[in-house]
Amino acid sequence: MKATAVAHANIALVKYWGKRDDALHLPQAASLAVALDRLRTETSVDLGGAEDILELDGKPASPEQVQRARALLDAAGIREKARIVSRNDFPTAAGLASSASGFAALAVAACAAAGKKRSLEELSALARLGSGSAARSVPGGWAVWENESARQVFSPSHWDLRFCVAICALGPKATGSRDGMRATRESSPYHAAWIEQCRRDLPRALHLLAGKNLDGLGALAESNALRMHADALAAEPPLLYWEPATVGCLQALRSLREERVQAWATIDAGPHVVAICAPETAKQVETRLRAVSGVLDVLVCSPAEGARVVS
Ligand code: 2P0
Repeated sequence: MKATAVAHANIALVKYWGKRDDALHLPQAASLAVALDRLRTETSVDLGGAEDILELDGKPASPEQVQRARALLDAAGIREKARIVSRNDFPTAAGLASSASGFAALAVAACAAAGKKRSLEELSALARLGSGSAARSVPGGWAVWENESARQVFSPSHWDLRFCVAICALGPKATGSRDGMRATRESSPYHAAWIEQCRRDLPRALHLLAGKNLDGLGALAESNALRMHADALAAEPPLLYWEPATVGCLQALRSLREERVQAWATIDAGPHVVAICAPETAKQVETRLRAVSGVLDVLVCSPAEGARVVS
């Protein structure tokens, strides 16, 4: 009645920002993301205790977090109480998203602990009930998510790219993704245009990914991310996720491109900048990002596989 699973966080190049169903976490538009090896969560589930217990990075979780985990177990048909211990290998204090890897690892570990055989598709749909983006961490590699579950469209080995994650602030962000995307959908006058843009971006991104066109895919990802932030900035009240270091990183990458070092930015609902580049230039990109005022650390990541049972 015990199992441990590992999953990786993912970074979207065509972003998910807006739900068509708030309760079921179904997106308004399809997204494309890649799992990142150094953003790893390990979760063990032990069934059969007296009450649900959830420990995150050595500390007891909030009642709301316990409730979210329980909802996932209920959806999996697991009635037994669970002791869940989850550990992130990356600095969550910096506000790096851990819900995607966390819920993906939880779905896989819980079903394994309960002896429930589930397809990858079913596990992805289950993880989605915890957090939308978690659907993409289950198949791993390059994954597209549109409806109930996400599917891998290219394996992690399809293309040896690097993703340099520049940590631009400490502490959790002011508005979480769930509230932020709802507020944006309800109040941004640009939201319909943003969703239309994502629908245009996805087929182009898949074509550029298939052809391993770094210039094309990098430019598309950067403009998709900036448009998501333009949409969020247009919400009422406005959602500004950036810090000065965020802008510093965008400018540093632009300077690098002027020097013919190809690197592009993407930014989630937070201040951190993820630079997309080739392995040969990753050291140079990392060094340049570290020199930006306010950047606390840079984690250089590669594409990773999906969620799996480890014991
Ligand atoms: C993404 N984000 O595509 C986008 C870009 C943040 C910015 O998916 O409410 O934590 O749990 O479905 O999955 C973060 O949103 O939101 C996210 P819920 P989630 O990666």
